[in-house]
Amino acid sequence: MTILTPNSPTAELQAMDAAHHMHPFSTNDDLAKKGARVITRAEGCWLTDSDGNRILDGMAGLWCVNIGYGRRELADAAALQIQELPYYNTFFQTTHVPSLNLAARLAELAPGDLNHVFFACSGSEANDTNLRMVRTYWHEKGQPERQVIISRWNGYHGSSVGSGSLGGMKGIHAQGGLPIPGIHHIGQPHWWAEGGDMTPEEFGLMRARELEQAIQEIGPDKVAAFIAEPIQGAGGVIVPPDSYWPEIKRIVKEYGILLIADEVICGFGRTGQWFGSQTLDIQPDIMTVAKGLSSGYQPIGASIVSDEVAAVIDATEFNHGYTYSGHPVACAVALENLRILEEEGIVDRVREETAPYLKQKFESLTDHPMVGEAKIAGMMGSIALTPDKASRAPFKAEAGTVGYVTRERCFANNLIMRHVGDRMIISPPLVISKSEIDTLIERAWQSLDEAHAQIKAEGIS
Ligand code: PXG
Repeated sequence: MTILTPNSPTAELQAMDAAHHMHPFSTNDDLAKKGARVITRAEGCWLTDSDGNRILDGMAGLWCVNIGYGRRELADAAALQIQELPYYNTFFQTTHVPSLNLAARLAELAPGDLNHVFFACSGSEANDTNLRMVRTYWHEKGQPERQVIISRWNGYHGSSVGSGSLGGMKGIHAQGGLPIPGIHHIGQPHWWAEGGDMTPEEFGLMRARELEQAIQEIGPDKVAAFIAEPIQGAGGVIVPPDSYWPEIKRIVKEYGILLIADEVICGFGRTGQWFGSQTLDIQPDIMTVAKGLSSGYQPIGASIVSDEVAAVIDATEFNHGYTYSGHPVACAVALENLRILEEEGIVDRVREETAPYLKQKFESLTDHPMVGEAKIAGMMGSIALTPDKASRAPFKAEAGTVGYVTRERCFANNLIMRHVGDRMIISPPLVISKSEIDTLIERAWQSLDEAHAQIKAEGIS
């Protein structure tokens, strides 16, 4: 058979892709007609496609390439580990050096008493672990009726059966019989879209108190845990009002339910601290991590678990695990990634220098006639597109139409900036420089201008 290379003609690459490759979250027939964009190499914050275009990656891949592309040290760590011990499992009373080192390093970095690590290969798998772990925890504590997990509409926790059920994405629930029983969704703290006439602070409190209402309705002795992203990512970078998390903290404490912070996007410097939980001042019982843990160089995820939860789980046999839990190559690469993040002061530089710079520039996008609000925390931000800033009105066109047009303009201007409905989002590599931030903002502005002109010309309102 033919093996194509990054230098093969784009049309050939696209044709073979269309013939055999089924893409996630895509209408593959449509994609085949259009032809997928083929990314062939990358360096720093820049992607190169098969036509030789250089594209500024405003999304760090899928929110994960925190240290940027092309770091030789990670390739070396992988090569060394593959030669020394390419695989062994961590089941049945065995361990290996990369997994124990990474577990210890994560315990050191994670806040409070989160000192124990259960490895997975992705965020979805780690959340599946969490689902089973918190239910097993209460079972072992002699409260087997505590099984319900509360989560939020428009939260994202993965797309496996368990994690897709925990998430609140209606498109995921609509396929394959999700959600599984015992998961209850409450409203999200998304003031721009759902806050009506309330102030953001009033709305944040109201949405937090939906947790308390849900606990009372379900029965406080039946609720196992609440899971949430400190800041929703895939839902559109929804930075909650300041009133939200303090009230959630009060409620989980008062009712003694476990708090799972899904740090898959927020973790490893994205918000300007090592974890979003630190930025938002929350102390979870379990954190889900993935993505930035290896900067996406290897597939790895984990549940970082408190002393108390680990003590209960460790006292029984937890019938759970993946062939590649704690894969030695992934662990070695993650360790090297964490070393670089720390030794090069990348998280500190984000917090002290580049995130404040980005914030100022990003917020200036609200001067554009189509941009209603800009929300940003560290290196994750979103802008709301609207035809009327004062009323926060949506466009008359189907939700996402204008966002899609804007996203296409960004692509044409060699900027990866995603849309979620009619919100445009960014999450660049943490190593983005000030001059690259200038380029990102210039291209975003230009793309907004072009999209604005296009929707007027096409009569979209
Ligand atoms: N939790 C959160 C908070 C996530 O953002 C997952 C769990 C699942 O991780 P895995 O590794 O199983 O994908 C995620 C993943 C998007 C997009 O379009 C976001 C994610 C994945 C794919 C697409 O924004 N987040």
